[in-house]
Amino acid sequence: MTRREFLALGGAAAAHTILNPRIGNASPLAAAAKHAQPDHSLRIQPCTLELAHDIRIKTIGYNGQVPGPLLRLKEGVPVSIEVTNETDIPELVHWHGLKIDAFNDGAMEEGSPMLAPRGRLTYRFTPAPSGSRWYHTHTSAENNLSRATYTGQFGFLYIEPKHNIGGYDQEVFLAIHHWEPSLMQMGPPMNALDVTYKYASFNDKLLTASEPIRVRRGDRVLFHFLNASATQTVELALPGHTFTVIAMDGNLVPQPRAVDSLVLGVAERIDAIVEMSAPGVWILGSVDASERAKGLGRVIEYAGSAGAPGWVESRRKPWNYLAFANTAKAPDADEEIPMVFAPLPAGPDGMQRWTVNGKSYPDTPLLKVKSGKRYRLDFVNSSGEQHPLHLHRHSFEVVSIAGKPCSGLIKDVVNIAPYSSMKVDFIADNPGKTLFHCHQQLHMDYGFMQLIDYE
Ligand SMILES: [Cu+2]
Repeated sequence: MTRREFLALGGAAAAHTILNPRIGNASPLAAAAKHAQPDHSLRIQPCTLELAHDIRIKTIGYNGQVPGPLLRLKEGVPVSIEVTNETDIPELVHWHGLKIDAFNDGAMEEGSPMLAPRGRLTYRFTPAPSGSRWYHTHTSAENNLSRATYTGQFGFLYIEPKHNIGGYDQEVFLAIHHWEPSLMQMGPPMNALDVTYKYASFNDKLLTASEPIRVRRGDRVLFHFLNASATQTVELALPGHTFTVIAMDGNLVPQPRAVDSLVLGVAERIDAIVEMSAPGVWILGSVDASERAKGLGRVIEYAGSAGAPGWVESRRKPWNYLAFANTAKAPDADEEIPMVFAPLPAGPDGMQRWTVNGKSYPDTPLLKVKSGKRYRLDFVNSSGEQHPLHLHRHSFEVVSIAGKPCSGLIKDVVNIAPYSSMKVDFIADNPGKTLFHCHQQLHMDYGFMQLIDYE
């Protein structure tokens, strides 16, 4: 069943899923668990977001807030999270970047149950690995831009590391999102529709409406950035300061390094320390002036400083994961799987479809893997767009970028540049159906997905 067919079936099919004994209270253990208080509760519900004093938008969020509540979980300690769907459409929650079973993962292609409208479901899993994970809806939107990741259905899920990730004076969680999407006609060669936005924010506020982050000279501030945009890559800077990148997608990087700007593809996370060493009032924000004008920024205000926040253009090095990886070659893989990504011309509806090795989901063949083996995904992007490539329930190691070998950098999303190549390895160590897809909502909705399963 495709996502479209599922949505067409709507509530009846979803209600059936909820009553399926696989999920319900078939065992006495499950019946007892039903009455136990969940560790956390999320309600998927419509809410009105005040992006600024005079800018209110209607969206869907968790527990009436955007981002949803910060879930701080402990590595290796089982957790139960009850989710209630208070909307009129089938929903589900994906726990992004976790080594989790397919049932609880929250991807219907893997067989995770949908939550019917007004339905309720308790997800149970043991959080791992540690670091900055997140949770979000995993539905499709197609050309309905009031759905899926265009909404406020996202939140931080932080799995407390057993190790100390470095001293800091202040911890700040900032999720990037774009709001009020609309379809816009692109020019040649593709002549397809693309999404554009009116606003962009950190968390729930535009730059002009947010409270400053107040710091003192000498403070070390740990920023947890998450790109929760449906479709947009962002680049961030803080004039006069550098970011020391310590983790990507929640995993410690082998080569922590100070950089002038950070690039985050859709669904990527970066944990970075900023040493506050340049007193003043500054904008931490997008390097793109039009994005700052849409609201993507936050004021950093030093104690004793006042006035309008400053922005200074600076020269930046091109972003490259290689800077944070080891130069040594990774171990050989047991098998290489070539994957070529390309678009098809726009259809009569103006929407472009995407292919993996010439096929669009659900026609992409099922990839079979064997437990314990190391697989190398050999990506070739034959399109003029970047793609944030995500593998569910597994982490991967980046082993080559545009022909240059590397190792040690562990991620769950890699943003591949236009007309470029990259190789990533994963160990098949978490049996069950596993979804691979582009995290750009328009691309995943229009065919950019492939399912992996264990033999
Ligand atoms: Cu894509």
